[in-house]
Amino acid sequence: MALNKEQMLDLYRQMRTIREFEETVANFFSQGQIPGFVHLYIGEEAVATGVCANLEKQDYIASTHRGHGHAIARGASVNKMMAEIFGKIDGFCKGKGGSMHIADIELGFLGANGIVGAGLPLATGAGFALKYMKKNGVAICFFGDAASNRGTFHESLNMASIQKLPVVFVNENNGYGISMSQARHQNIKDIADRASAYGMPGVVVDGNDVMAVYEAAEEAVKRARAGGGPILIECKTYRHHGHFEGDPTVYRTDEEVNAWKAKDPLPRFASRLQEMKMATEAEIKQIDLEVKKIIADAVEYAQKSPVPSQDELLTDVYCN
Ligand SMILES: Cc1ncc(C[n+]2csc(CCOP(=O)(O)OP(=O)(O)O)c2C)c(N)n1
Ligand SMILES: [Mg+2]
Repeated sequence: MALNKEQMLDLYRQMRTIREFEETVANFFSQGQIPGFVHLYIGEEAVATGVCANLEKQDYIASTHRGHGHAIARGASVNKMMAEIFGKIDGFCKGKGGSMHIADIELGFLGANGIVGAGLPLATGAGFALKYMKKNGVAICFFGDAASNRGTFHESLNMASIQKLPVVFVNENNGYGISMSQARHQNIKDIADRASAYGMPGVVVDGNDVMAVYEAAEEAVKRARAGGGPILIECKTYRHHGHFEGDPTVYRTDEEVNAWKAKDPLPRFASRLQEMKMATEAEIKQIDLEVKKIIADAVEYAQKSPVPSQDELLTDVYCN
């Protein structure tokens, strides 16, 4: 279905919000104001944005260690996210979980995940529950290229396929698992080829083109919702920053990084909006300004929020 102007501008706003959030986190992390590890989504914004624009309230998504973009695209509060990342009491986990534990069950956001490939069975389980309870929903699983080497990937695709579950497997192929290039960790070019081993369709899309992602996800989500079963969408993309903030990135060349930055999903979509006469440069700048304010407010919210008190030390902690 062709998107109208408002929907197109929403895609841009969503990508800009993720970019501004991530650049802000990078900035505060470099100043030593953020504890723990952060893995940023800069460069990959079109994937989460294009996919999540197709979702409805009853749908679920399972995320990864690089999960801020997925959470924002699903509508999670940037205030609560920022507070969590700053380690503050008003965060999603009262500041005790950090970047890789952000979850919002109300939004069907099953959580970021520090365990590579662990979102795959979670999404498959959510797909099973949706089908069993006849909820007409879909479950989305975002996962990386390296995650596609895990057993959980193969088991989940097999299970989802044989049970005809409403699951859309969204592979974010950014070409690396930490410092190891895809060419060094698997003997195939297209991860989408693996779908055929499980009897489901596999498609490759330009993951830096938000419209291409949107359209592929639209078809996949419709098909899954109508009982057509799972599908694997491979989105070719790239992370501009290192694996984590502080990564010296000695394993890749400046030429490679610059070639991908030339395909940056944000300026690319901004130009396309102008070519299509969907937006003027002034309208785009206005969105950028509005987003800057939203993220600046999120930082203020996070900075004002207290750190958890000592009484919180043993609450929400589970062991047996
Ligand atoms: C089960 C497991 N093995 C190893 C790790 C360490 N680890 C963290 S991120 C990562 C690479 C993930 O690469 P990919 O799936 O391509 O996602 P990307 O970081 O590129 O988004 C690894 C191996 C882990 N967290 N969990
Ligand atoms: Mg990767």
